[in-house]
Amino acid sequence: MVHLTSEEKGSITSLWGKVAVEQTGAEALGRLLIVYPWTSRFFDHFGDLSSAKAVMSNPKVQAHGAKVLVSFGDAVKNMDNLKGAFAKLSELHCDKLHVDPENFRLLGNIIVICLAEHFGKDFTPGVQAAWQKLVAGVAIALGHKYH
Ligand code: HNI
Repeated sequence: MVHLTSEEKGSITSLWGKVAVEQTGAEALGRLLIVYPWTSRFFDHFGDLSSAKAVMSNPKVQAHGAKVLVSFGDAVKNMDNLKGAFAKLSELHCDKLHVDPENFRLLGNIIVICLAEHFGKDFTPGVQAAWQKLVAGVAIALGHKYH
């Protein structure tokens, strides 16, 4: 499991307070689908995903991306118990959705890229290190119930 220092926890919480969660979630999911096009197989019921423009303006992608990052917010509130916080979602993604857990790592990295773009020089290497640990921890937690 990942270990976050208290300084890293502090920088995660303070940055999260400034994140436009729904907008950043929409951005991150859209980028996931464009950068790793095979991930769109999970969202074939979302309508037009035929081009980068179609993906980014697709209201279902936007709404789902918002939902995913709002849910990611539980990680910020439960940094010491990510496995507990994501146990139910891990079961759902495994048993019902059959999402390969590698995709959680891909999305985590894209979330970091979106934060870096949004916060610019405030997203220092130290802040990035804290976030990379958190997204890695969430990916582990979401993959935890797989069998
Ligand atoms: Ni994910 C549904 C949270 C990553 C594919 N996902 C959800 C829901 C939440 C959620 C919350 C809604 C659950 C419900 O209806 O009860 N997903 C998260 C989180 C992450 C994540 C916190 C990682 C940070 N999901 C991913 C990834 C994929 C993914 C990487 C695939 C590439 N998720 C799905 C699919 C659904 C889903 C597919 C169902 C969508 C639908 O509405 O049909």
